[in-house]
Amino acid sequence: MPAIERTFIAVKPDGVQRGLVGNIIARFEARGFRLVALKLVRPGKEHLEQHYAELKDKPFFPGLIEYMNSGPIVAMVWEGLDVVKTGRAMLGATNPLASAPGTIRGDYAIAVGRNVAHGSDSVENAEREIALWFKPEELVDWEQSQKAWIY
Ligand code: FUP
Repeated sequence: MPAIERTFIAVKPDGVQRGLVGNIIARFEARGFRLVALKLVRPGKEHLEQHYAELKDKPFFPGLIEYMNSGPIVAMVWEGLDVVKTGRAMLGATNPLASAPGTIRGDYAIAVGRNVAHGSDSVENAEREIALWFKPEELVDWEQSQKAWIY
């Protein structure tokens, strides 16, 4: 049974510079997910090293941190049914050359080192990443927003 989950989605510096922020947000909105948090940030090297801690022994790690630290990032939390797995499917494979057309990377990227967007790969990592990028008070509780403005 799919559960309502939260996931951390980020538009990386190349995606922000290329003007893809609106497009990526539009895809998640149109799919039916709810935006729970959003900010444009330059979090710094130490924060990015924490975000990618699992990859710290990989040969591409220094280059990855330099790339992620090269400009502002749009950090977001999205909520909805099965959003962790579905968000990954919408992003496409890590290597854009293996990403299907119709996915974010399959439509906008060709290089693994410049792959436009990030999405959490498990519910556990989503919780860890959300806690790293956002304070609890930055996350909206939609149940508290009772007024409906859509008729
Ligand atoms: P993903 O979860 O799809 O972002 O993929 P990974 O966590 O495996 O990798 C994180 C980032 O490292 C990727 F977005 C791009 C970068 N990377 C490389 O630069 N080279 C590689 O060979 C693999 C990943």
